[in-house]
Amino acid sequence: MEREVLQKLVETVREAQDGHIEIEKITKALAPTLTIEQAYEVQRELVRQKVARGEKICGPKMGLTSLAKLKQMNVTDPIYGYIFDTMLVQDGGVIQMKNYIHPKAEPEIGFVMARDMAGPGITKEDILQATACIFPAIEIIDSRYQNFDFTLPDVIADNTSAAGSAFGPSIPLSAGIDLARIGVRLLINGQVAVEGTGAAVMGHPALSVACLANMLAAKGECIKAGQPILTGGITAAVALAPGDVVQAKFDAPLGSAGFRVE
Ligand code: OOG
Ligand code: MG
Repeated sequence: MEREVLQKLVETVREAQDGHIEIEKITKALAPTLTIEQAYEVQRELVRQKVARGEKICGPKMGLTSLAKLKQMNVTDPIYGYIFDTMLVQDGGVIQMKNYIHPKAEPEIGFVMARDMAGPGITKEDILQATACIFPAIEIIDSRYQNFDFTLPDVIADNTSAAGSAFGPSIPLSAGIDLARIGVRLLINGQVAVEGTGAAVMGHPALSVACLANMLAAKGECIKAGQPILTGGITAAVALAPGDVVQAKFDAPLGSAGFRVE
């Protein structure tokens, strides 16, 4: 991709992200032939610019790892992006609707690795052996595109709609925990909005982490020890409104994470 085109795409997405303004998807008029590979180039430059202005990467995230999400977004493949320190929402804290466009919440299982994981060839077993801890999470996604209407290249360029993350307390991944069987209910104002189990994420969320390590390897990157990693929404995402009290309640011993919308 030409440098000028790349910069124009990055600027378009960055301004929408910074200003919480929705835009037409970039594949509509700006870059109709944008490939997935090129979209990751846009994402990489966007991430570089955010880091250059002082934002810190917390960790990588997977997206579109469950059938519920693939169907809801009408796309076919998992993708990855990055969570920044500026996106963190305190567990039990408050978010302001004005800092988002049309935010949605999705329950996710988080991982922290005890050592760097560099693909290719990383397996689910490699991940399970090297997991330092796991944590309950809610990701707030806020596609910068009108009506959450995008193609895979669009959403990759938009850093996978990442806009907020609330992490609950971490626990060790002890031998007795089967993450495929752990259930979660996303409660909005005490009512179950959506529910699912860990298996919804690629059969087992550890496989999502393995997939991430292998996708990053293709770009010369790896998962770093100690980074929080999100494995992808277990359920479809739920639109938020002011006044909502949002809680993801996982089966024991994973616990819960939540926040309120103002
Ligand atoms: C893309 C982000 C997907 C997930 O967990 O599946 C994602 C979107 O749905 O806007 O973060
Ligand atoms: Mg997500």
